[in-house]
Amino acid sequence: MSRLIVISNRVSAPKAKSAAGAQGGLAVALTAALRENRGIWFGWSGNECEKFEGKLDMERHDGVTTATIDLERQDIDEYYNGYANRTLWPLFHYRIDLAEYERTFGSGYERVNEIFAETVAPLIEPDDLIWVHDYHMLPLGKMLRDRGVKNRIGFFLHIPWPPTRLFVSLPYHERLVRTLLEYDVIGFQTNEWLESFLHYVEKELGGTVDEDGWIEFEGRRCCAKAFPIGIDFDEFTEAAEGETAAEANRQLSRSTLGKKVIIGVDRLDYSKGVEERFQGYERFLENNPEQADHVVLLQIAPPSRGEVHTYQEIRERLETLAGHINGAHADVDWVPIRYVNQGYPRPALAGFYRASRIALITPLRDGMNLVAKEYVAAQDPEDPGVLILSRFAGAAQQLTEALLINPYSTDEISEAISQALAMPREERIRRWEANYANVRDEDVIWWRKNFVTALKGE
Ligand code: ADQ
Repeated sequence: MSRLIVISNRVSAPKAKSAAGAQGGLAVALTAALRENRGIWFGWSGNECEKFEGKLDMERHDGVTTATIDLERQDIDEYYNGYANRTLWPLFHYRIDLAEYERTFGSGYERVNEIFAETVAPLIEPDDLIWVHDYHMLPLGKMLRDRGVKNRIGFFLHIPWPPTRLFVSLPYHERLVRTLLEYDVIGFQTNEWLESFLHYVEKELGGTVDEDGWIEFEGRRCCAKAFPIGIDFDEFTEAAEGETAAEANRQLSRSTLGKKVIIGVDRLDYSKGVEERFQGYERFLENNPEQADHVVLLQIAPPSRGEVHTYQEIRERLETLAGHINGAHADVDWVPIRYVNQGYPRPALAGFYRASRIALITPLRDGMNLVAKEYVAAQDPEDPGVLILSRFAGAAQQLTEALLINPYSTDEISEAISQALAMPREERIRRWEANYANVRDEDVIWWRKNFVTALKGE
């Protein structure tokens, strides 16, 4: 059986099954695949070193080998904080107004990808399958090919692919996509991002694409397809049934004194539409004063990417906005928004989800959004809550029985909250059952198997 080599920016060391709840869904799924295939997970350790001299840290945890390297300060600034998070992330989320095109970012990105390629190439054996993840590593496949790696190599993009007319604002866009075409399989979260990519390949590069997603370009063939990612359903539902979840559920229900909880859970990021969400919620409070003190919005949003200035700004703006809404609407015994700047382990999140009548998940653009799927998985089948979901989240393609809204419209958010609060139990159950079947059947294991099957060329 061939080994699997997973390559991603960060590596999450596997934990024992009993501690799996502490790991991300992706980590859990990849760990299972790596364990089955005697695999190696390679990437950046997240640590900084004075001078990188090729040192590779190999460790074996619970049946999986991790191989990590440290990066120099300049590499972290230019590759990770720079090109990945200040150029590609905003551009791929359609925010060309925030995208920064600095020459040093681009060269740092290429340099670090060369370092990754140089360090991982000697670990690769002839039959290994190689699976590269996300926007940090777009050119890695080509750099491995340059080093003579002939294995099958796949790439999966966790975030959207932007429309051609936005993507062409990226200097050297053509060079970047040419490197992608060196992979055997290129995976996207949804058909929408896939179509944008294929449109670019045909219109800008003159490649040909057949109806099964096979691309032909300059004598090479590769396959591009949508593989929507799911959650680790079994692990998550098990966590949702556990004592931590029950305690979190009780804690939230007790402290909200019978009010209907509306929950938002996000990494603090401008793509998640939290500001627009707050404004939509305020519109609801203004339009429905008689209902106002029957609800409370719990927004959980731990800061992310603190070294990038835009993220400090959004944090400040949100704090100001939450303060303004609370100041304008609060009463002595009620505050409309509880804004919490910290992360919680997933079992606790599962309890909060179950205690919430509504999830308000309103990204302006999101590759998938697994929080939406986690909310569905955590509900009480007898009395499920209502998912209000942005139509611009990848998850909207699968969770079609959510209340789908335009996150830019405060009125639509406000009306969806009213509709969700008034929704009869039968309708809540009917909508939830359809969404639940999708979350259960198209879980992360399903996703991983589909991708690996395509990668094997089967
Ligand atoms: P993210 O942008 O990080 O991921 P998302 O898919 O919503 O977004 O969340 C990933 C995980 O982080 C979930 O398991 C969730 O529980 C956890 N998480 C998010 N906010 C949290 C919080 N406040 N506290 C604790 N945990 C939190 C990127 C892409 C997504 C894509 C994923 C996976 O941006 O579009 O769905 O990768 O491919």
